[in-house]
Amino acid sequence: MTDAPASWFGRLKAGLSRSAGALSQGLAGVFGKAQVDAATLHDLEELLIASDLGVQASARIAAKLAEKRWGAHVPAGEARTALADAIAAVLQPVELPLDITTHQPFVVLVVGVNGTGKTTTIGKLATRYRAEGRSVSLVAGDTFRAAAIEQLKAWGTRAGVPVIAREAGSDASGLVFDALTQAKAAGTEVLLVDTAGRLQNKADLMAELAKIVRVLKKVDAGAPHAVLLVLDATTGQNARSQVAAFRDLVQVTGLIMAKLDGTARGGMLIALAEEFGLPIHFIGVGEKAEDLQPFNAQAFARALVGLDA
Ligand SMILES: Nc1nc2c(ncn2[C@@H]2O[C@H](COP(=O)(O)OP(=O)(O)OP(=O)(O)O)[C@@H](O)[C@H]2O)c(=O)[nH]1
Ligand SMILES: [Mg+2]
Repeated sequence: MTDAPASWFGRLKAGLSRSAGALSQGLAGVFGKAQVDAATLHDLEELLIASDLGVQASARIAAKLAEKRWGAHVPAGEARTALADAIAAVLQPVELPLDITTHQPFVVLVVGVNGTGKTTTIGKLATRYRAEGRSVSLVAGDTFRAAAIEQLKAWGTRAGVPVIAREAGSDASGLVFDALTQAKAAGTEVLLVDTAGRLQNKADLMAELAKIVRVLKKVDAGAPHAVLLVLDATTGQNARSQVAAFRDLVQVTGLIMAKLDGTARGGMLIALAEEFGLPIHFIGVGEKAEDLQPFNAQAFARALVGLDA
C-alpha cells in the first residue's frame, strides 16, 4: 500500500476506517443530532452491532454512555472520546502481554485457518525476540507445501534465527518432536512452531493438530506453553467459530489479530473479547517485521472510533 500512513497507529486507524461497516464513519450521523437522547443511544447501539461488536458488548457500551446523561448536543470529540473509553473498558481485561520467560524452551504453537497470517506473524515474533537478545528457533511445521517451508526459511534468514525443517510431505508431528528435543539440548529460549492453515470444520486436519500437541507433551509435559490463534481482521462472524473450534481442540491461550491495516472489521475483536475473554497479545498492521504491535486496548479503541493516538 503506497498511500499507507507511516506510523503503526496511522495504519491501524486507516485499516479500521476502510471496511463497509466502519464504526468511525457511522458515528458522525449518530452523534450529529441536536439532542443526545434515548433514541441516539439506541441508534448508537444499532451501529455498534452493525460494526460487528456483538449484541452483548454493544449493550454494555451503550449502557455505559447512558450514564453520562447528556442533555443537549454533545461536541463530536467528547462523544467519540467517551465511546472510546467505554470500548477500552471492555478490551482492558484482554490486554495481556505474552510472557515467554516462564519456561525454557518456551514453545509457542501458532495455529489458524488458511492464510490468516501465521507464518508472517512467526517471522515478526522471531525478529522481536531476536532484537531482545533471545535465542530463537523456528519450526517449519507446515509440511504440506514446499513454498510454506521456503517462506519460513526466508523469515528465518531475515531475522537471523535457525529454521528446523524437513522436506515437504514429511510428518509434522515427527518434525516437531525432533525440533523440541533439539531445542532443549541446545538451550534455545523460544521455539516458534508454524503449522499448516486448516479450516476449523475439517476434522482430519484438526485431529492432526491435536497430535502435534500430544507429541510436544511427550518431550515436555508443559508444552506448548502458548497456543496462539492468528485471526484475519478482515473476517467477520466466522472468526467466532474459529476461536471456539481451536480453543476446544488445542486449548488456545491467546489471540493475534493480523491485517488490521486492511479493510479490517475491528469491531469483531471486541465481540471476541466479550465472548471468549482470551488474551489478545499482538496485532498485525502490515507485512513487515516491525508491523507487529503489542495489543493496547486504549489505542485500539481510539483508532476504531476515528480518534488520534
Ligand atoms: N496487510 C497485512 N498483510 C498481512 C499481515 N499479516 C500477514 N499478511 C499477509 O497475508 C498473507 C498471508 O500470510 P501468511 O503469513 O502466509 O499466512 P498463513 O496463515 O501462514 O497462511 P497459510 O500457511 O497458507 O495458512 C501474506 O501475503 C502476508 O504478507 C498484516 O498484518 N497486514
Ligand atoms: Mg503459513
